[in-house]
Amino acid sequence: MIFKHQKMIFIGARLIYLYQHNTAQQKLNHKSMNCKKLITGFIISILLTGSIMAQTGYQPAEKNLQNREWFQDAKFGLFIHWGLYCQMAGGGDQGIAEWIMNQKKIPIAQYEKLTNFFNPTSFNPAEWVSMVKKAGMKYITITSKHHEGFAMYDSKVSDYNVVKRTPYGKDIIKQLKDECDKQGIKLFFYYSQLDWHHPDYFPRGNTGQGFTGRPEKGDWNKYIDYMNAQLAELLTNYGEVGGIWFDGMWDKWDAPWRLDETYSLIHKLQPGALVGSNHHKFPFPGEDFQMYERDLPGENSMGFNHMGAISDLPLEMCETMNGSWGFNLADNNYKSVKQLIQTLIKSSGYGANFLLNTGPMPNGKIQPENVDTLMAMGKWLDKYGETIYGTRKGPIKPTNWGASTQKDGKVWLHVLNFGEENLFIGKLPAKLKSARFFDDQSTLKFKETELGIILNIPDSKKKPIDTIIQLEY
Ligand code: JFZ
Repeated sequence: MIFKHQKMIFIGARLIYLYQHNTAQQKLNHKSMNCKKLITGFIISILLTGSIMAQTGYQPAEKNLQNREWFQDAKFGLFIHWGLYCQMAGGGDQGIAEWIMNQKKIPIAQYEKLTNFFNPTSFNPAEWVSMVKKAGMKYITITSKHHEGFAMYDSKVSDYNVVKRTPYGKDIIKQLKDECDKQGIKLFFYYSQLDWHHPDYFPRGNTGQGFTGRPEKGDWNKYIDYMNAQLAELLTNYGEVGGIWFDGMWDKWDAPWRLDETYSLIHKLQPGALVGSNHHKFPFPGEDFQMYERDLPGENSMGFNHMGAISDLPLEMCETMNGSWGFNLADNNYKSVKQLIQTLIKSSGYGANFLLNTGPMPNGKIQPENVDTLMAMGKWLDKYGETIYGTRKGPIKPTNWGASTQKDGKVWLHVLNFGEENLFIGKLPAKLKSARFFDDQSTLKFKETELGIILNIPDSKKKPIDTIIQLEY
């Protein structure tokens, strides 16, 4: 199965970092004190920056700091994985459909034929962006180039792009950006540092080996020049962007990525743009947010977010709606609306954004199942968004029964799972004055004990997704 293969590759990449992993895990097991976390982060960044210098001495611009606040307020975004791979639709496997070139070992010469059929005539950016707004999302992160190496925009440095090589012939990124500007949605670009198509991505990494038909030679520095040139295009030809979402360094940890140059270039061209990277490590200097793939910060349930150490940067967690990022025809294993809303709430409880993914179909439409889910989430947010948007993590850490958020002196408990009528929530930073149900503002009974507070939540007040309680102290 595709997913299994992918996991094995990552395991390989991970072994190289076992030392850092262990250091982080040990420290994490006793993450009682914030300062300990800081020290961990510091040590780890020193360990890592031994080989990866990133942007040393980076001082974020004022605009960048403002955007970080905006980002943390935004809370909810749409991740879009769209590329040539959507036409293969996962090939009938329950796997990660955007990896099909690597999984089925399709040589470049054959894979490139997909450009001849890419013609998403039903792509309607106004429809996409309206859907995003109705879903209550504040930004979009779209793949400008995934591992397959194909650019979804008009790149001058490579004709392996949607404008030059497909019957469709129009710049997807440009159309989407114009519409985002119109409707007040920020656009981020995912960019894969890993490339299965470029000949100069050599020596090869853990993936894209053996089958692509590229000559067994190449000039790595030329590849980095090319990548930086593509990034410069993205940052100069499309107006102000939200930021760059990197992915793929894990394919080749030992490579001279010249991150310093890349990050400096981005921050020079657009000081406000937020840089993040899906390297699953503690953030490197020059990065503006920290991300978690399919995981809540620090939980490491996927087994690959081993650098669970949480930085002081804004956080983001991304997740799929079924099991795939790219459009997968066979995968009907959709997460429920309840599950996804609860994940959004839990992310908020960690102070993290939730970036929820969809893989558009070859015709340019979003899968109807995904649209339905997003509309239902938007409905919930219409009612309860006040307790999510603009909040920061609350006084009670997310736990089995729920999470907490706060804003402007207001504190909300989100009760997601119930045991008994009486819910023990632990200690609060100050003496509790009142507790009310958000829905009808009726008060609830509570008891203050030595160990903390017990709330009394009658069955009649319990909601199926989230019972919100406003605390005053
Ligand atoms: C990466 C991509 O490979 C995938 O196609 C998708 O774009 C996702 C958002 O990001 O997936 C990863 C990257 C790194 C690890 C695991 C999955 N890792 O380091 O274990």
